Amino acid sequence: MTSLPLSEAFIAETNARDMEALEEDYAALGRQLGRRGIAIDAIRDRVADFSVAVPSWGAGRGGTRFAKFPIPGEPTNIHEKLEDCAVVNQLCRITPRVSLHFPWDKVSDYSGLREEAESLGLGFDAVNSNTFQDQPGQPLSYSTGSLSATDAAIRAQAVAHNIECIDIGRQLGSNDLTVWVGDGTNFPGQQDLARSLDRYIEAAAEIYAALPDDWRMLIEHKMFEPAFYSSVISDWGSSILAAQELGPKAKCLVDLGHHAPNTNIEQIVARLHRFGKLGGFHFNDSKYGDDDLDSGSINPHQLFLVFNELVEAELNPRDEFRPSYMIDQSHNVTDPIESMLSSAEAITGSFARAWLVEREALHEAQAANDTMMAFQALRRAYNIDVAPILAKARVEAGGAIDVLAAYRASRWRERKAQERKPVGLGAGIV
Ligand SMILES: [Mn+2]
Repeated sequence: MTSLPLSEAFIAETNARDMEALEEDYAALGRQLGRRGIAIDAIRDRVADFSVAVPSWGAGRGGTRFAKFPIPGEPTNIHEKLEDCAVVNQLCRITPRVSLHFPWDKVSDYSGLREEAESLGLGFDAVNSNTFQDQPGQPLSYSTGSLSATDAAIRAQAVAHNIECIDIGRQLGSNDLTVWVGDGTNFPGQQDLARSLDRYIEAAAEIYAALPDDWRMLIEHKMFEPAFYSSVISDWGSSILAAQELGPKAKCLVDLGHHAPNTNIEQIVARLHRFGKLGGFHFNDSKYGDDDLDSGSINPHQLFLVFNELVEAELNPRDEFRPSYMIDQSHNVTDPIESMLSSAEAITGSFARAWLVEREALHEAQAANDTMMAFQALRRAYNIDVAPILAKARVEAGGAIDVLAAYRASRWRERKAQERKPVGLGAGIV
């Protein structure tokens, strides 16, 4: 039984006025692509098969280190967050899974939560552990580290928490555990740089040993913050070395914001895939650091180039190609639902453009060292407005042509502001 938050009739009604224009635009783009030998319906089908998970925490307003400004009608518990994620998926039809974070999303009945999600048309993606902050009642503090802590009892507590997350994930139907630790230092000399990595790998191996056969452990690296001098898993090098030491079920997860400015992330994608270690992505965008801005809002070209490598990876599989995609943003100044809708569109748009690259022409130009034509093969695809393809795929799946207009017309947030309890003034980032 499903209990979707928006009615199908409402979505169809909002689509009615835009349908004719969409058909015209889709047909015109189809003719344009046809001249290049590209079948628009094949691209639309790929888009229809594409999906990206949304994180439960993304449904609430994010914050910075300085403040958080809640909005009326914001979800305050996992049930309301699922409801908001269901609205996003109903409108855009490419976010059918939610990624939960523990202990933030703890409930007493996980099979009940799974049924609740199913009734909203949702499933669950990777489960995320949290050893970067202390929880009420927690015996030992992570203030000096978790999986890499010098104190064996703290490491054991962090390992036990991750194993508990696997157990919860099994009940939810997940099969990936994402592990990001904030472990690191603020002072030169504070920790031994080699031994702290030894401790991390040893503790991570205990988590790895608890993974079911069909599970993966996704290791997320981050250059800095909360540690500002050194982080234990600071970059893709540390990540892939740890993943290689742990075993085949350990993969690397690339969060676009977790690199130094101007890093060639698309090359990292190609490298990780080459060694069978590309596990997944956290999509966001940044201007200066780990800004967690909306995907494609600052550097849409980078997002396109990343997807171009992902298409190359899919066409040239190594060990496997099964990347897990998730939106990971902090929605500080927008309605989180609107940001997720807009970001899902930006991500899918980059995916579609990457499939519009005339791959044969690109490879021929590369082989002939024809630099300009190789670049133009990418540029031609990047310049195409893929909006009609995305809208067509959405409509055919029951979604909205104009996701933001439909969302606003639904007055969802205004209605929820009447029903939901107000959010307290929060501290900044959590
Ligand atoms: Mn992330």
